Amino acid sequence: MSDQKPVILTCAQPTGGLTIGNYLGAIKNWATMIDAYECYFGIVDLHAITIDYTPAELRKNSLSCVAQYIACGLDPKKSNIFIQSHVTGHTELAWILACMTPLGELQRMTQFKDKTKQLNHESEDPTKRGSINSGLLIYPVLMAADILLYNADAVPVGADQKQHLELCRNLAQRFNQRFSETFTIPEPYLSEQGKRIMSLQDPSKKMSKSDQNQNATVFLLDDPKIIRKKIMGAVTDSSRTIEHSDDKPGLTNLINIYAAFSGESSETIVGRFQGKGYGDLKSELSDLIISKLEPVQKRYNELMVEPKYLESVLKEGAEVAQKRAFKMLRKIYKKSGFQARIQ
Ligand code: ATP
Ligand code: LTN
Repeated sequence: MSDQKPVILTCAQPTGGLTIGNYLGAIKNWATMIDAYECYFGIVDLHAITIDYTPAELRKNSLSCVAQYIACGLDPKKSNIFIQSHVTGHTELAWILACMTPLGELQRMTQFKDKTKQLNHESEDPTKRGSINSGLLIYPVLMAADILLYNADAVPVGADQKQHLELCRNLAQRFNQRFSETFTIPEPYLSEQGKRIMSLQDPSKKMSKSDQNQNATVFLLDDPKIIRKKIMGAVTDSSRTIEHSDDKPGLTNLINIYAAFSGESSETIVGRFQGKGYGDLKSELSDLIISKLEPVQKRYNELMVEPKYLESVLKEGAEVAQKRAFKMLRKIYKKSGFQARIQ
């Protein structure tokens, strides 16, 4: 891989199966960037423990996430796929950055406020309500460390991560000003189509893999029958005309999903469904999603019976990532005043 290519880094959390929100807002676009960039695709297991989890699930989800990445078109020969905890440096840099982050900046983060609210009000287990850990608050600092440790030029993410990326840019600028020019200021890279896929049950909320309501989310590995059931049951309004408008958030979300999967504009889709009903749109959308996910699911199943291959991908990915991270971390420690370690 040439050193001349700009670097992109991006990640997903192994908090459950990946969703069509992750695919359309993120992974599908990452796959198109593989030839033009030096790519680092992380599976951020240290982020995943900021919400309730079991060790067995985390272990299973992490390996399954690798297989889903590859099945979605992330070629490990052309990119570095790694697990965050396999690379030393993420949490070390996060600590340095945390000591430069005012508490108020973290308390203002939308994702923190949303997740806190969700944990307080929606947890099925009443004993878990109110149990917000401090990792959840510091989560965006760890994300900034993920990015800055690789000195990434660009970070392709869904719209929900814009605010976190802004914090990362501020921290990089703060560090550069306080010490000296160290970090590239990373640019967000948001794809237009699919950047914000909403919940099928509450279109005011983003589709999320950790949503308590399974009907709200289509997972990449869902069975075709389940996909159809979830799309047909998606919440829409009671009118009949197919339009893309703010007054019809449920329907608009379905049109956006259709557009992102088919590559067509929302106008074309709306035009084609004139005179037809919501049921027709939902039915065709189900067919489209099922047909697009079929090859992903087939490849995923092939990969999951080859754990040795998946482990070799992770080993190689971590080696390359670690090399870059170490170099950067040494520079960061030096600039911020730490005594160099005697070799
Ligand atoms: P969780 O539900 O556990 O909070 P998540 O699915 O929101 O997880 P990640 O797995 O970390 O979060 O997200 C990986 C990538 O997918 C990020 O770039 C994120 O912006 C993008 N993404 C997540 N949900 C959506 C969505 N509904 N629409 C568009 N992009 C999304
Ligand atoms: N916070 C992100 C996941 C994430 C990430 C990153 C994304 C962690 N570290 C670095 C891009 C770059 C999320 O919740 N989707």
